[in-house]
Formats: sequence, structure tokens, C-alpha cells
Amino acid sequence: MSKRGAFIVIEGLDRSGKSTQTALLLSRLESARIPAKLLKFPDRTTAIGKMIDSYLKSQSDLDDHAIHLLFSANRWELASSIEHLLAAGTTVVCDRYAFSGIAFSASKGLPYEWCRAPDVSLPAPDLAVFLDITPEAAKARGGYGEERYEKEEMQRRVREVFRRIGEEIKGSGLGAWVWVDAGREKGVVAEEVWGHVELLARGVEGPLCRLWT
Ligand code: FDM
Ligand code: MG
Repeated sequence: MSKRGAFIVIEGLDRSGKSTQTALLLSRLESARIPAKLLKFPDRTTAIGKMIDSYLKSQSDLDDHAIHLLFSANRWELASSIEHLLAAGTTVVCDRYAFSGIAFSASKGLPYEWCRAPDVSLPAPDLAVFLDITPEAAKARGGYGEERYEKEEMQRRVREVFRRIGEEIKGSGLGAWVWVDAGREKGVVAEEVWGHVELLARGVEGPLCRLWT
């Protein structure tokens, strides 16, 4: 049986280096001649994504539950493309995924279990890499932008929820979760990320799992 592509998710706080690291990972995969595609959530280009974009820029207001469901719907609208890419042998690297969905909404006070529910049975990553940085260090990297959630206190709560999510993933056998110290020089971080990804990216034999099932 031919191997499928690996599903890799990169998570982290704002300013943790996700864009830099996902880009470095993609070029590394290309150099290794491994077919790979980079996705980013939220995908702001779809109709739902445009609503999310407007909310994040504070150009519109939405109930916390409603925006949570839009973020999840934004993943569902891409779920079948992810499956097809993986089945065709392409490694999918995703900048944020359902874990961000839970971490940010739960940090606003929505119940954790409620936050998880709409993402149940989405494709589960084979590996989630959490780029860990303290909210202080993130802020020192040039400060946060203008968007909603880019505030130190919020980021602090988000990091705590991510910690819970990571522990649960590790305890559940649902793919792997690794914490990478993202406070270091970007080449050092990239090297560590590659160490976690390399073997998986050569192809995965088992079937794709589903989140939280
Ligand atoms: N975010 C992202 C959520 O609140 N829920 C989600 O499901 C996702 C994927 O959106 F503050 C938040 C996290 C971040 C914001 O993300 C935009 P980027 O990576 O900064 O574009
Ligand atoms: Mg941001």
C-alpha cells in the first residue's frame, strides 16, 4: 500500500514565529523533494473567512458562540481538500487549526467542551508542534498588532488552554503533540521542528484519524 501524506499542524501564540517556521518547513520539504502544501487558518479568502477577517479587524461584532462556529466552519469547508491532498501523498502543513479554535474561545469564557464539539471528526493531525513563547517575549518581538486577541492578558490565558489541549492530546494517543521552545533563534527552532517532522513527512502508513474520536 502506498503511503499517504503527513498532516502537520503548527500552533502557537501570536508572534511565536508560526509564519516564519511554516515557511521554513515548506522550503525544507521542497529541498527534500517531498510534495507539500501550506494551509493557514483562518483562511480569510472564503466567504466565511471574510466574515472572520472583518471580526478580527473589529470591523464587525459577533456573539462569541457565533464567531467560534464560523472558525470551525472555515475548517470544515477545507476538510475534504485536506483529505484529498493527504490521500494523494502530499504533506499538509497547517498554520493554526482546531486547537487555536478551542484555545481562543475558551479563553473568552466559553465552556471547553462546547468549544471542542464543532471540530469533532475533522481530520486529526499526525503531529501538532506548539511553538512555545512567553507572552512577555512575544510582546518584546515588536509588539502585537491591531487585531482582536493580540493583547498580553488574552495571550496568557490562551497559552494555559493550549497547555491543557496538549496534555489531553498526548494522553489520548490521537497523533503526537510536541512543545518547542520558540524563544530561540529561528534557525535553531527550525532545526528542532524538522527533527520532529522529517520521518513523518517521508509518508504515513496508517489511516487518517479524526479529532477527538
Ligand atoms: N483564531 C484562530 C481563533 O480565535 N479561532 C480559530 O479557530 C483560529 C484558527 O484568530 F488571534 C484566532 C487566533 C488569532 C486570530 O489568526 C487570527 P492569525 O494566525 O493571526 O491570522
Ligand atoms: Mg495574528
